[in-house]
Amino acid sequence: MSGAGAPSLQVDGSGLRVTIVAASWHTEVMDGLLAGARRALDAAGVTEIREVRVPGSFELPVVASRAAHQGADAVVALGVVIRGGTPHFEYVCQAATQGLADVALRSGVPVGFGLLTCDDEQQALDRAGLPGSREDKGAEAVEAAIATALAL
Ligand code: DLZ
Repeated sequence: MSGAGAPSLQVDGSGLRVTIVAASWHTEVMDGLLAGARRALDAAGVTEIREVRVPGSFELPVVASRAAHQGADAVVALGVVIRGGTPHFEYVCQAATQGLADVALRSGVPVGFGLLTCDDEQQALDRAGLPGSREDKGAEAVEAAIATALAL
């Protein structure tokens, strides 16, 4: 993991079923998050992987919920929300964040939180796991979800 205070997680996810749910807004950043998530799944030895795309981050929780109830051992939600000129940003961030937390608590299935909530596109690119990025939040979300599934 990266970022101040982040733990270094070495996880063995072989035998786990992991579902990635990914929003579609902000293509370049999403491509980076997805690539980082796939790298982390590969490094953890996860072979049973399902990927589901949804339109926007607001739609992440419902698919995460379905995946959790369909037998996934861990779910990883990826999305990017960038602040605009209206309060829409707050509503989408709040709904997605609270929705994903609710899914984890109600289902008992860990949900990796790979939702970037940024003031501008540069902040998102810095965290997208792309060449030149400082952080790799897609990989972090995968590692956290697997580590939590293994801790249960
Ligand atoms: C509408 C909207 C806006 C303005 N911005 C974003 C964004 O930055 N990131 C994102 O993932 N989704 C955004 N959306 C779409 C909403 O998440 C949702 O898909 C629509 O409101 C339709 O339900």
